Amino acid sequence: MGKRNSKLKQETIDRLMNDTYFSEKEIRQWHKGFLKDCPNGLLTEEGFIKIYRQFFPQGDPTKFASLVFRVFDENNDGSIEFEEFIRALSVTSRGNLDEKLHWAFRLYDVDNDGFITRDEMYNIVDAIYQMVGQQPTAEDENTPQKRVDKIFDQMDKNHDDRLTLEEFREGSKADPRIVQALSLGQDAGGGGGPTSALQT
Ligand SMILES: [Ca+2]
Ligand SMILES: [Ca+2]
Ligand SMILES: [Ca+2]
Repeated sequence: MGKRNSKLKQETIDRLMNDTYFSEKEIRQWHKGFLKDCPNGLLTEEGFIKIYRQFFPQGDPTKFASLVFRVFDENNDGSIEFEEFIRALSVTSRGNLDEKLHWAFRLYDVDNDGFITRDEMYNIVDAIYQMVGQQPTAEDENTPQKRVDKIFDQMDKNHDDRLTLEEFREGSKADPRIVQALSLGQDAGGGGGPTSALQT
């Protein structure tokens, strides 16, 4: 299986150039870096978490990395292959706002049913707190709970206690701080985000 993945076919490159914002040269470079860390061409969840650990040594990024892993692993087979990796990287680093928001929506919608519930949003925010190693106290003005409730109420236009992609999109555009919070740990394009560890 490793052999199949170790050489990048021209048709794969062509497809990726079509599907992503990367040039052929960049795709080849990323592929080199990817193979260096994952010689068999597959990035496991464990390996993915390890990368995050290098970037967040002060916290515990396990939960967040697992959630992000889920979104990278499009075909849901338990590992990230190069094509999945590069497509996710393209959206998170060079995608336009709509593409980034759609990607973030998939991250938040953990059970993948097309809606973000309050619990799902708590889940992500909690994972981010764990990752950066902050321990909010209950008396804190800005507990994750309070922040989530505020964001959620703002976005949930029809008050049915769940967010559609449309509500999520509109709400995020109305409040750029949300987008900033979302991009936490996702800045792979030269900003030194976790995935750039794989760059050659
Ligand atoms: Ca996969
Ligand atoms: Ca959901
Ligand atoms: Ca709603």
